[in-house]
Amino acid sequence: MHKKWWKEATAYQIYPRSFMDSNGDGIGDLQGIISKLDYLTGLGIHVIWICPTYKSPNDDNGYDISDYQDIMDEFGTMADFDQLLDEVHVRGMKLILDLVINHTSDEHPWFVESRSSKDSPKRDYYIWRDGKSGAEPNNWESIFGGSSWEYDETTGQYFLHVFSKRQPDLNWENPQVRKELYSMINWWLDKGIDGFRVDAISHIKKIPGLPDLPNPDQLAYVPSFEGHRNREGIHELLREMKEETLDHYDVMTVGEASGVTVEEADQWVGEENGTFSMIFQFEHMRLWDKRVDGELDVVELKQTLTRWQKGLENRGWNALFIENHDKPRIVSTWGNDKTYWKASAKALAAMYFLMQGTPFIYQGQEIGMTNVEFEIEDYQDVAIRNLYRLETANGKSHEEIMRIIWKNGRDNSRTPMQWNGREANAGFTTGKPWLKINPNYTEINVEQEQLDPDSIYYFYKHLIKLRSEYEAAVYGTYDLLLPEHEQVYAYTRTFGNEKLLVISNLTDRKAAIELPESLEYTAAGLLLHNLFSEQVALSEQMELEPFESRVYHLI
Ligand code: TEU
Ligand code: CA
Repeated sequence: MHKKWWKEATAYQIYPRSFMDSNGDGIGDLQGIISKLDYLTGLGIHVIWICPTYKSPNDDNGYDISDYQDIMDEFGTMADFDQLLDEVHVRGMKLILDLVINHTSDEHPWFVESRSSKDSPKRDYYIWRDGKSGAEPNNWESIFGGSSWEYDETTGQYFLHVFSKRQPDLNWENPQVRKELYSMINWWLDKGIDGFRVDAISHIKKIPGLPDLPNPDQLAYVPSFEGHRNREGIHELLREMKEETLDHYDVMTVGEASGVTVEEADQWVGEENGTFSMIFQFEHMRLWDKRVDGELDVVELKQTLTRWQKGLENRGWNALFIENHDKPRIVSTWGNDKTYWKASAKALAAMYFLMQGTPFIYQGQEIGMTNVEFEIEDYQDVAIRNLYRLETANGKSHEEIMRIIWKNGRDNSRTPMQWNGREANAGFTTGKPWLKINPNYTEINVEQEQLDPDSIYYFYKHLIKLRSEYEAAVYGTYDLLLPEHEQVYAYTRTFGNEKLLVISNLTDRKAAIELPESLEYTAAGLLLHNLFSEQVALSEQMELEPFESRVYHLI
């Protein structure tokens, strides 16, 4: 296996709107990020991924881009961006941007021109079709709810949008579109950025003929992915993109590859054949989605993550994550944000962080930020608003819909970063925040976490340090222990003579374990423990406290 800087790195995801506001307009911005770079170096971060900061009308908070080569007014200017890039590099860190190329904004000049007439030279930049007997061209549901087709008066045709109707899908079959995208990508790479997280990339290839498809499971809020997710032929497009752009730079790329299975991973992230350095796969994140109530199925979690760990062994690389800006907060879902707030946040951290792959921390995860329960008018997310509108029309009660939003809504993870408990808006802004602050900021905030040596923040800091001290934590082979245990996630990482053992009880009950005899060791040093600071010896039989987690160095 080849050594690479991005394999040894720990990455931090910034949602710029909610990270830090520098000018009191209530919206996070580039200068705000610059002012917090020392916070990130303090934590030990190597790579920063910033969600889109390009020019955008903000239907989907920047994931609807109207100019790829300019900065959103609310975030600052290109000069601010250049300064940010410099300041990141001066601190020895790397910066990767969000590359959104499945779709643009409906305000992008390409789309404005495309929609103007059937003969427009840019008509085929997007996907236009006639209606079928006065209705949509097919029955595809959009990921944000409602039809994937929007009728356009000007020319009497429909255009395809897999996400919101203000995010028309680009037509990747058109070589001119691809050429334009490649030159934009190279423009950013030439500027000196260090790579991309590539948004919704598994959706770029649509099924030929765009036929009607069996309808999705409405109850589980699953749109019809059949027509456009991970379709045959996608790798020809990805390979071309790579050859025309990424191949010429030493960069880190993370494809957001929902729907991809580990069997196909070689084409996505194979050391020889893959397009990306790593991908975000979502098989483990979906585990609790189906159950609005009920706890995490630990056995299923182990099966899923182990499949990826073993599947990519010596072949490719994993991106490790348990939170992002599209998912609720982990401590409120798989963890327990009440009685076991601190312990469960740490146990989940140790569980995923020391696997093989590059770990990502989503802003606020490192201080244990939690979900919120707002009134419907206080939500901003286009997906939440669509859901409320559609489910109300379906006859669901207000209470029922709110329960779903509180559990699943994307704004759970988008509330502003909680910097301190002293100032009215958690130190995020001096103005009125664009999205309400989580009222628990008085207890949960960076300042508080940095005062407490036993905090979640310091636990993450230790985890990052461990990855730099033990090669096994980065390059070691992963082996699952106790596959059938219903509460405990335990695994080893082995690199030459170096062996680490990670044990996490992921439930709110005590757990008894018996380590397998095959695990030979003569002594063990406790490297990290989430409950006590004293040494707790490793023995074959142990009882773990609720959400107890230990990391040992086996000798
Ligand atoms: O999300 C993409 C997205 O929602 C799907 O690919 C998702 O992975 C799938 O539904 C399974 O959960 C990205 C961004 O992260 C999100 O914030 C944007 O709204 C979206 O693309 C559109 O750009
Ligand atoms: Ca601002």
